[in-house]
Amino acid sequence: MKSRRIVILTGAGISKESGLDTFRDADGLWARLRIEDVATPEAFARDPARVQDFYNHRRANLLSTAVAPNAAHLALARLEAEWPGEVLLVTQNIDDLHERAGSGKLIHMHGELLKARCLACGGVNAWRAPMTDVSLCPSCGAEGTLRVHVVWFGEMPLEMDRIYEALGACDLFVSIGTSGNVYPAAGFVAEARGNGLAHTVELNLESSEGHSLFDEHHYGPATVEVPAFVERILSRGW
Ligand code: BJW
Repeated sequence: MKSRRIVILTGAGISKESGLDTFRDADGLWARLRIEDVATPEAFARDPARVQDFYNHRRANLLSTAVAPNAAHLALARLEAEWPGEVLLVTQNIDDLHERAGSGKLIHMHGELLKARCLACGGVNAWRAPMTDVSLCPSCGAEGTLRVHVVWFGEMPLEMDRIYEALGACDLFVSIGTSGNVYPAAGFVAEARGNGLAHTVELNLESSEGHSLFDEHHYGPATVEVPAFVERILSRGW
C-alpha cells in the first residue's frame, strides 16, 4: 500500500488563509477585475502597463511579511517527506508558498509570479522587483522585453507531458482548493480516474464544478482538512 503514487493538484484556495486572494469567490480577483483586461496575451499587447501593475501589486503582497505558508502547505511538504512512494505536487498557483513550506517535487503549471520571461531571448529569471517598460532582461540585456512568467488564458500551461504521465500512473489523486473552472487542470480528475487505478479525493471549502467525479469529499478550510487528510494517509493509507 505505502509505495503507491500520489498526485496532488492545488489551487488558490490553499493560499487563501495565507492572505492571498482567490479568483472566483465573492471577494476574489475576478469580482474586481476583468480577465480580458489583465490575464490574456491580448491584454498585455494592448496595455502592458496595466498588466504589469496588476502583477507588481500581487508580487509586492506575496513578498510582504504578512504572507507565509499555512498548515495546509506544511502538511503537503510533510507528505512528500514521509510518504515512501512518489508524490507529485501540481499547483495552479503562481505564489511560492509550497516551496517556502518545503515541497520540492512541484510543478507550477500556470507559472511563477517571482520569475520574469524575456520576449526577446526567452530567458526565464528570478524577479522580485516591480517590472516596467524599462526593466532589463538579466539574460540578454534587452530593455522593456520582460513579462511575468505566468500562463494567461489561451496560452499552453507548463510541463503538461510530465503531468499527464503522472496522472496516468497514479493511485491517488487529490484536488485541493480549486473551483474546477479552468482547463486543462479541471480535467485532471477524469484523467486520473481513466487510468483505472486512482482513488480521487476533493478537499475544498465547498463543492467544486467536477465534484461528482471524486470518490471522496471533505469540505472545510484547507488549514483544517489538509493536515487531517495527510495524517490519515500517512497512518492508514486510503
Ligand atoms: C478554499 C478556501 C480555503 C476558498 N480552504 N478551499 C471552453 C471549454 C473548455 C476550456 C476552454 C473553453 N474556452 C477556453 C478554454 C480554455 C481555458 C479555460 O479553461 N477557460 C475556462 C474559463 C472555460 N484555459 C486556458 O486557456 C488554459 N490554456 C489552455 O487550455 O491551453 C490549451 C491546452 C489544450 C490542451 C491541453 C493543454 C492545454 C490556460 C489557463 C490559464 C489560467 N490562468 C490563471 C491566471 C494566471 C495566473 C495568475 O494571474 O494568477 O490562473 S486564471 C486563474 O484561474 C489562475 C488560476 O490558477 C486558475 C484556477 O483558479 P483556482 O485556483 O481554481 O481558483 P478559484 O478562485 O477559481 O477557486 C478557489 C477555490 O478555493 C474555490 O472553490 C473556493 O471555494 C476554495 N476556497 N477558500 C479551501 N480557505
